[in-house]
Amino acid sequence: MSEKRGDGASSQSVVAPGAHSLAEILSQPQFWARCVEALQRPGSLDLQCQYLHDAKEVMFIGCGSSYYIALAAAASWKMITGRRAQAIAASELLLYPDLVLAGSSGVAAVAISRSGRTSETVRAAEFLERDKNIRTLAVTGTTSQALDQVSSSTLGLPTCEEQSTVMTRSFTAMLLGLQYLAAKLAGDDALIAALTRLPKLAGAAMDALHPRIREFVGSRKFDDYVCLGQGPFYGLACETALKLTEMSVSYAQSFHTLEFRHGPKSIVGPETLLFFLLSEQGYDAECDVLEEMKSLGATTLTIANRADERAREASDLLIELSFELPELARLAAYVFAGQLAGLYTGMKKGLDPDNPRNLSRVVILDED
Ligand code: F1P
Repeated sequence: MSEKRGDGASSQSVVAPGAHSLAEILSQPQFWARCVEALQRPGSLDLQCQYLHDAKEVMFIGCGSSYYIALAAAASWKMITGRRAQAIAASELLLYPDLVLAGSSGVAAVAISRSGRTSETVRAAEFLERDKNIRTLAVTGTTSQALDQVSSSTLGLPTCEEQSTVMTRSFTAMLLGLQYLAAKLAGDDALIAALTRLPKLAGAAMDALHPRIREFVGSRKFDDYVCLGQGPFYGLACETALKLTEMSVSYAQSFHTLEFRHGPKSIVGPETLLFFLLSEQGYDAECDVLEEMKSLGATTLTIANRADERAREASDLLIELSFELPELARLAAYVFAGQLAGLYTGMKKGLDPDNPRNLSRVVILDED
């Protein structure tokens, strides 16, 4: 999507708005394959497992998209290992340490940051390691940054090399890496095999859904967005809302699906696009909400692994992944639709999703 400048400038090429974001979104399946290959190397997770093996509870920490990775990773961790886990915005630990750590014992931490430089996350890791003697694993999309230096160990993922300001393949790769680590710790070889098969299945799904999202977004106009998910899908619903906000300067909210009934549904109308990230475990209850919102006049975009006639009837656009994989192994692919919808909505509004308004790639606070 790059083009030569009209002024005849020699080799300088101008990248079209959103070109980096689009390339990085579409490259996720291939990048995941590289991540899985790195994680499969003998001994690649021994040190990380050593730090987490005896932890009675794991605290996942991050900011922005990385906090939403923490939400999805903590839910995955509990379901895979059966151990306690919680997701914490780094600022909460810094401002309310006693609230966050109350009653905790045998804690290990995982600090998540694409840049490895976000001030709140680095400070949170430093606080845990030095003041609380809590071992911290750094999960980053880069190498040799401040977060790696303050943490006891680092999850050795390939660097994500994202040019765009917003996180896309770094988001799903770090989530995948943490799911893989949980499966390794739990000795869940079936899940490891499923995560190994995911990239190829996700590549086919991306090819199928990409043109459908582009056409759907291109042919409609929405005033605002709501993104809904339960359990491990809630963090992905939050990320979907953030992608719409960051890439298209749109107003987007996220809720637990059934929570939407308890007041926020007053917003429902055809000009509000509702994203339903339908789970398998909560499918029937979530589908009830989908049908109810459709009856109230909502426009609906549904992502499911498999959908029945109820969901089909109530969805203006239905994305079915149809992966023959356990539910948790499908998680990362559920953000494809929101990433692409944010990108194409931003481009339709004449914006450049690669350089979102008011945003920087990393939030560094003054004292750093
Ligand atoms: C976290 C973050 C991103 C956000 C923006 C600013 O970065 O808040 O989630 O989209 O890019 O930084 P990091 O700690 O993961 O590097």
